[in-house]
Amino acid sequence: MADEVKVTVDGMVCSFCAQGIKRAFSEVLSVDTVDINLDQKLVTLVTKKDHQLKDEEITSLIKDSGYEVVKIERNFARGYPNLPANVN
Ligand SMILES: [Cu+2]
Repeated sequence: MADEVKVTVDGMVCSFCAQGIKRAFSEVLSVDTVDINLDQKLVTLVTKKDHQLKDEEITSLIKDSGYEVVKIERNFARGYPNLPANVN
């Protein structure tokens, strides 16, 4: 199953920030999709099936991009939101 990780990021204020972060996470092997909500300063990551993403990986990637992690929330093995659990 895929994991869903919601990361609140401080300092992400415009679409340029969002694109940079999206690109950085897109290059991570275990990441399937990256969605950014600028209003909520939220980065939603979904891992590939049976892949995991450690908090430390997320934090260092965000820091290397020049931002700060405020909060990391996880939905383990929930699959994709809004889809049946057996869809991957
Ligand atoms: Cu910006």
